[in-house]
Amino acid sequence: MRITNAEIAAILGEIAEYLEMDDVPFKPRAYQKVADVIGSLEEEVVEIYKKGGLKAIEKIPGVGVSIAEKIEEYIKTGRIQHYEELKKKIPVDLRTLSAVEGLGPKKIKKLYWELDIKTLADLEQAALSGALNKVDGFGPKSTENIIKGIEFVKTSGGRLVLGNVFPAIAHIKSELEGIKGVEKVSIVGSARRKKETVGDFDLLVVAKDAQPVMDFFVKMREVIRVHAHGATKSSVRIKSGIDVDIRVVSKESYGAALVYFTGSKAHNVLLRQLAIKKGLKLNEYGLFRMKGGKEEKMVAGDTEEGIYNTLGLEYIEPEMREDVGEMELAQNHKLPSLIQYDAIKGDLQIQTNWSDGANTIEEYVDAAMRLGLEYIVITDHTKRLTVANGLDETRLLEQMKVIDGVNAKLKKEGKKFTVLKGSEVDILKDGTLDIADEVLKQLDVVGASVHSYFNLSREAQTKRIIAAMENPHVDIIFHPTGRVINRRPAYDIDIDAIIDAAKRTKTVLEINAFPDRLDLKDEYVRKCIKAGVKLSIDTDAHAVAHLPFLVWGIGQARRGWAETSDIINAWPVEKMKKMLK
Ligand code: DGT
Ligand code: CA
Ligand code: CA
Ligand code: ZN
Repeated sequence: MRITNAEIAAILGEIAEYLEMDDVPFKPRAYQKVADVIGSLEEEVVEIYKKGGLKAIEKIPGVGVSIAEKIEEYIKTGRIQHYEELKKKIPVDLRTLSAVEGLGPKKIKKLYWELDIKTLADLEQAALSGALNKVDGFGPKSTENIIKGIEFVKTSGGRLVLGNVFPAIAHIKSELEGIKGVEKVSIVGSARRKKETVGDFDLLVVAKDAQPVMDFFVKMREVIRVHAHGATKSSVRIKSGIDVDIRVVSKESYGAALVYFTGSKAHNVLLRQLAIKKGLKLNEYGLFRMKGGKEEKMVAGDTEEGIYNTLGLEYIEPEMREDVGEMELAQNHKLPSLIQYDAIKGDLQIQTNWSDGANTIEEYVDAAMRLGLEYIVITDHTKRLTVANGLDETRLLEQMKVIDGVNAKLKKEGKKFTVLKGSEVDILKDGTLDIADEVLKQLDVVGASVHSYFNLSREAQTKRIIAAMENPHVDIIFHPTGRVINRRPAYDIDIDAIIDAAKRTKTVLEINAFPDRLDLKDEYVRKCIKAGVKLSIDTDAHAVAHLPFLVWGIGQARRGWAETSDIINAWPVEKMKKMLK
C-alpha cells in the first residue's frame, strides 16, 4: 500500500491539533505548515524519499530534522510513535470531530475531559440532550451550530450538491471580477468539471497585483473562517459551509494553471506521464522542454488548448477530464463533440399548480420563453399521488383543453412557442400505470415514474420499470434511478437490463436536471449512449425558478459524453416528437 501526500498531511495536521490541545508553543504551527505544504506538493513525498532519503525530505519547505524523521518513520512503518502517544492521552476521533464547524482542538479536549466525548455520535448525543449547553463556552447558539455541523458531516462526508452551493461561488467570482487590476477569474476544480457534489471550490485569478485580491478575499462578508491568507494563495470557509481555495497566477501560466487546478487529479497524472514520454515536463506553470534534467524552454502555458495540442491531444472539455478513457480518444482525435450549454430547446418535465407545482401554465410559458426555450411539456402528477393533488383522467382531459387555449393564444400573439400535453404518470407496484391508456394516447409526451415501493427487490423493481416501458404510450422514464444525492440511495435496479429494455421498446431515459437528483449519473449516461438509447434533459420544475436547473442536467450529460444527437429535447419540437414512440 502506497502512502499518499494527503495521508501524510492528515496525520501531521492531527499531530498539530493534539499539540495545540496541550498548549505546546510554536510546534503546532510548524506541523500545520508542513501539513499544508505537503498537501499541495506536486511530487509524491514517498518518491522524494526514495530518491534522496531523509536529507531530501528535510529540503521540503518548513521541514526540520524532527518532522523529517517522523515522515520517514511513517513511510517505513505506517505509523508515528509520537502520534500514537498523543492519541493515547486523548483518544478521540479527532479527524471527524474537527470537521464539525465551530469545534477546534481546545474545545474537543474540553469536551473529552468534561463529557467523555470521543466520537461524532457522543457529540450528537450531548448536543441533543442539552449536556453540551452546560459546558463553559457552549451556549445554546453554539450548540445549535454544532448540531448543524454534525448533520453536515454525517450526510455528506463533507461534500455538497454542486447546484445547491454554486450560487455562492458565482457571487464571489463576480465580486472578484470587480477588483481593480483583476483580468480574469475562473472557477476550477470539481465545480468546473460539473461533478454532482463538490468537496470545496477552487478559484483561479489573473491579476496585476495579487495582494489586493488576497486581502479582499479573506475579508468578504460570507467568510466565517480563514484557513490560510498568503501572498498568492488563500483559503476560507464561507457561510454555505464550504471551503473556497483561491490562487493568483500570471498570464503566461494561466492555461497551465487552469489545466492543473481543474483536475481531476487522475487526469493530470495521465497528462504529466504523457509529457514525460515526449521529453517534456508539465506543471501548473507551463509545459517545458527538458534538457539534462533542467527546464530549457516553455513550449506552452498561456492557454489550455496550447497545452493539449502540444502534447498531441485534442482539447478535452473539463467535464470529460476524469480518466475514464478520454485521453485515448483525444490522442486519436475521436473525442465526441459534447452537447452545448445552450442546446436545449424544450423542457419535458414540468409540474404546475394543477398538481404540486407553484406556478400556472402561463407563468411557465413566460419564464421558458425568457430563457430562450421553444417548447415545454406540462407533466403534472397523476391520481395515485394524492399528496401532490395528482390529476385523474377527467382533470387531465380538462387540462388538455386549457393547453389548446394557451397555444391558440400564443399563435394569435404571433409567438413561436408550443406547449405540449404530457403527464408524469405513476408506475404502480406491478408495473401498470394509474391512468387509462385511452387518455394516455391523447397526450403528446408521457413520462412514467416510480414514486412508491422504493424497497422492492432488484428483480421486482427492474421488472416493474420494464413493464412500464412496454406500455406503447410511455415515451420517457422520468428520474429512472430515484436517488436523491446525500439523502436517499437509488432504488435497487439492474441498470443494464433497463437500458436493454429502453433500446428494445424505444423508450427515452431522463437525465433529471434537479441539482440533487441528476439521475442518470455520468457512468449510466455513457452506457445509454453506447447502447444507442436516447435521453432527455428535464428540470422536473415545481416552480418557474427551477427552469434554469437545465444547466446541471446538461453538465451531467456532458460528463456522460452526450452529443446533441443523443438528447431528444435538443431538437426542434417536430423532430423531438418524431423521436418518441
Ligand atoms: P473536490 O474538491 O474534492 O470536489 O475535487 P477537486 O477535483 O476540486 O479537488 P481539489 O479541490 O483537491 O483540487 C483541485 C484541483 O487541483 C484538482 O482537481 C487537481 C489539482 N490538484 C490538487 N492537489 C493536487 C495534487 O496533489 N496532485 C495533482 N496532480 N493535482 C492536484
Ligand atoms: Ca475542489
Ligand atoms: Ca481545493
Ligand atoms: Zn417525479
